[in-house]
Amino acid sequence: MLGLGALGVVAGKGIQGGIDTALTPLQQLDPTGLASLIPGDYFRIYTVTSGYPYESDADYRLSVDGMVDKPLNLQLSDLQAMPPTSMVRTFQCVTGWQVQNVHWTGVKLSDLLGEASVAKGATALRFESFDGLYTESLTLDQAARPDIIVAYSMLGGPVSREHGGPVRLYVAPMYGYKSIKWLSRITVVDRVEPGYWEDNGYAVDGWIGHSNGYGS
Ligand SMILES: Nc1nc2c(c(=O)[nH]1)N[C@H]1C(S)=C(S)[C@@H](COP(=O)(O)O)O[C@H]1N2
Ligand SMILES: [Mo]
Repeated sequence: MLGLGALGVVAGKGIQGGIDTALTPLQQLDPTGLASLIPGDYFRIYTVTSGYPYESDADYRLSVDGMVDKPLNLQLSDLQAMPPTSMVRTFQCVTGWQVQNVHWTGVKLSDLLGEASVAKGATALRFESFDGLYTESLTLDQAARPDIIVAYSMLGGPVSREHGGPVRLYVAPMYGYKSIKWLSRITVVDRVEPGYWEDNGYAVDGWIGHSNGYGS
């Protein structure tokens, strides 16, 4: 992975307009090697493990822990009982593909953090997936935005297993790699810990339209 990371950083130097024609680590996961070069309005399904992990709706749990006064351990039904937020937005992967008019519903991340009551001195969040490998991060300032949700519905139905169900993060203003699938844990921490792809050359602050997605 160290080699791939170096390649990602090198590839990033040549980017213009957010679309890269050099191979990046993410593109190397695409069996055709051409995902970002083919126009098309459909999702590519990504996983960094050998398959798609599974948790039933009944067994699913999301913990919110770390620097909080009131740690949470939530079931899917707990999330669904909270006030919902819905959005229709374009999903944009840093490798160039995008899907327009994607419907999302979930709970505002900021609402969950409010429930947990973030402690003084905390500045960031670490996200974990029940795939056991993928991680992500946000600052608490970013997490206060209303367009970042813990999503249980996507594309007009429950978030499917391939898309990271029962629950994934959806960070609308940032590239797709920030939207961690199979979300299992949110830990409030005192500094940003770069996530899985960020350790491999992608920007920690992956703003669509401001960042080209590469570098930090
Ligand atoms: N756990 C996990 N989350 C992930 C990924 C992954 O490989 N594993 N890939 C990320 C990337 S790079 C993108 S573009 C989106 C893709 O979402 P999709 O697989 O539902 O199309 O998921 C993001 N979240
Ligand atoms: Mo992506």
